[in-house]
Amino acid sequence: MEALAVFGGGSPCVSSSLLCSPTKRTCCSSCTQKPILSTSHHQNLSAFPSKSHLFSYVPSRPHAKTLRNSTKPLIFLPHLIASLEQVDETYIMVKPDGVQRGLVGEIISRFEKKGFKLTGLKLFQCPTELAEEHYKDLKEKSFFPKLIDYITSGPVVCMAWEGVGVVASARKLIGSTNPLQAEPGTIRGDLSVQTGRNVVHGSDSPENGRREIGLWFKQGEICQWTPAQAPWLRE
Ligand code: DAT
Ligand code: MG
Repeated sequence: MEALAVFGGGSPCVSSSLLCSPTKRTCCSSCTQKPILSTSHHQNLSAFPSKSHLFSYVPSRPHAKTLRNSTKPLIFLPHLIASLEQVDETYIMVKPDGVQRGLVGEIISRFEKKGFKLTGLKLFQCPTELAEEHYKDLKEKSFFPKLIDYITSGPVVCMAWEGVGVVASARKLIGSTNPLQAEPGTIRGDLSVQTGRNVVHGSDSPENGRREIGLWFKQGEICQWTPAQAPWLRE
């Protein structure tokens, strides 16, 4: 069963399969995934009364007479969706500024209170090579050296969290990359003021969640357990 959730946070990142047309019967020629919007289950979710929020309309060009009477083209907004049924895992990290400022408990509690499951937790001094591997996609950015210095400047708190929709939801809880653009109520929006000191990291896709947990945790450091509150969180 598939359903929909809203992505948030800084730079939305989704798997290429989500970029495929929702109107196609199959996701794309190179994958076998079922069409994301072809299921009807989410129509019954009151939080998602219609799919319209997942599309934007492109206004017809006034001079293109031939197009005027045709249906307005829809642009699918793939960064707005995530599976509500698949259990994902995400890597969350309190960065050195969060640890130094005594925000560890506050940040952990945001995810705990939301109802996600903590499966890994440790205080850790990150070596340079690991920081570089973690942020390898940003290697060409001018701020990369400063970013590596910052992440290795003191202990971080590494966390693995599990849950349905946890990757997308954690990005929403964390807020935009630039804390001044992050909404009040988000971790960055409430607790920080500068991109270079934005207190927390969260994986930007389920694939990266798995990759990052594999990078930061050794075998045996992830704990599988059933929270007592599980039946009170999901029917
Ligand atoms: P996010 O952490 O929201 O996923 P990102 O992956 O684009 O953002 O960047 C990783 C981190 O790099 C980000 O948390 C802070 C730092 N960073 C990003 N853009 C920056 C910039 N323009 N100047 C300085 N640091 C930046
Ligand atoms: Mg990122």
